[in-house]
Amino acid sequence: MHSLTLAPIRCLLLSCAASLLIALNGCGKPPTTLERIQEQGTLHVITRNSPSTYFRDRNGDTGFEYELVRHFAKQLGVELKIDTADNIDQLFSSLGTENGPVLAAAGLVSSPERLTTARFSDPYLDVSSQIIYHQKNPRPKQAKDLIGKSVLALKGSIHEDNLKTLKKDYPELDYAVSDQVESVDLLRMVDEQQIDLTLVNSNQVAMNQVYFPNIRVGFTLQSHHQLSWAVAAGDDVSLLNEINRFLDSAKQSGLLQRLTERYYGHVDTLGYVGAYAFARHLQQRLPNYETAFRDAAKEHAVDWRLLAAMGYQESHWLPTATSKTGVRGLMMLTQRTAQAMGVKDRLNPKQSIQGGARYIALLISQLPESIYPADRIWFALAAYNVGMGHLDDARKLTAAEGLNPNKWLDVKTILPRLAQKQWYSKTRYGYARGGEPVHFVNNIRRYYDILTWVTQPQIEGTNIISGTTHVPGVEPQDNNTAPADPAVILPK
Ligand code: BLG
Repeated sequence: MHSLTLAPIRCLLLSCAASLLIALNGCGKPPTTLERIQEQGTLHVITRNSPSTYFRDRNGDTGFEYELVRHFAKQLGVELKIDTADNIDQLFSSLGTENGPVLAAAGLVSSPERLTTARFSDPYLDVSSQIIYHQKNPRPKQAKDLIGKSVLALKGSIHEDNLKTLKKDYPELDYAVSDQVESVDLLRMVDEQQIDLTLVNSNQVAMNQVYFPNIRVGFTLQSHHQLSWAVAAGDDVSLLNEINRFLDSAKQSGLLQRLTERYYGHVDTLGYVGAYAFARHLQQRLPNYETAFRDAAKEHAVDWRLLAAMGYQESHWLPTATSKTGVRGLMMLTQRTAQAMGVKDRLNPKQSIQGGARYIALLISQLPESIYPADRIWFALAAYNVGMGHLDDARKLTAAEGLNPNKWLDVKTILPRLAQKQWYSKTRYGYARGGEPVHFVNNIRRYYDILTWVTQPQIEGTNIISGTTHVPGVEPQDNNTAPADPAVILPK
């Protein structure tokens, strides 16, 4: 009896002495991590600044991990605060520190060693660990082919663990690790033959194959591991449980699939041959026209990378390109459009780029106001390819179908109907190869995405098109070989 009546009084006294926070959360019970996040209104996340995690693009912050945590923060109804760690060790050691990040989202793989400091969520992406070599060298096919080669991997990564394990079976194997580089730098070093081999995750290869024409996958060292998020180790699983619920819903809703396709789907869209070709053309052809794209873009207030993406789709940046229908030049202007845009010589790349820029800017300005702002550019591109009249027909058919004529996702499903008599017979402008603009826009979006991050100085010291990579701090793991100079400036 006593205890029953006295308990609330004791509790009240205790809670008076305790902080307001504790009082708010019931008798003597400190808030859980999840409650603290909700109270503070902020989800504090640590990640890495890299193309496969978090970087800046034309719209601001982006990246696979960034997008995923952004959705998570939104679901929690809190603000997102992002920190970046210089290396993987720093990332783990900052987890759970006072006022520090509560969640690490950086393409992480669980390992027994890491489990001493962190807890891992359910997986969100299956990847494999791949050996990358230069296409001019013989393809390594098995572990013993690594012997005698300069091998460099990311310090603190799962790949370092793999190499450590491998060295037990093959003591002659030499490798080095560095915490001063990102996977993208390692791939570049193979591409430029600074090192013979590296190990990176398959998702990073998928993302970067379009920038490095010479990299190839030798073999898969560890066929299957899974990426997950990490939280601080301890008994408080409130955040972890919430994360797992979120990841499950992201799988169900298709969000994870969409992000995977957007960031790692380049090779699936372009095919391997297309990806190698794009990477080659990026290095060999684009530099010849970059200034012309930038100048025309400035003049017509459009993004130069969009113009460059259009130019790649139209002609693979070849000024003499000619289509079966007699459309010509780097930006593939019809004779009529060229004339209207004041282009005298369609085969002159500068003139062609100027004409294309003027035309796309004109189309953007002619689109009805009702079209969603984020979609305007895709509509304008479709008009560039199929003409405004046919696009207008497709929008009318879209509306007649009960779909939204101002939304690109809806209109693109209807455009192919312009090639079918039952549909085009009902339109004003009649037959058109309506599938072509859909394909055209899809490809340009892909090239635009690629060009956008390629031209960002998103990793300090790295600019894939025109910069150099500074790779300091390579730590040799063996006295015999140091695969890369500790402070080399890679030539371009
Ligand atoms: C476009 C014109 C539009 C024109 C449409 O054709 O060309 N765009 C340019 O010249 C930049 O102006 O619209 S219209 O003026 O309202 O009629 C429709 O006629 C060009 C397209 C055609 C396409 N490439 C730019 O995307 C092309 O060459 N298709 C043929 C492909 S193939 O060789 O037959 O496979």
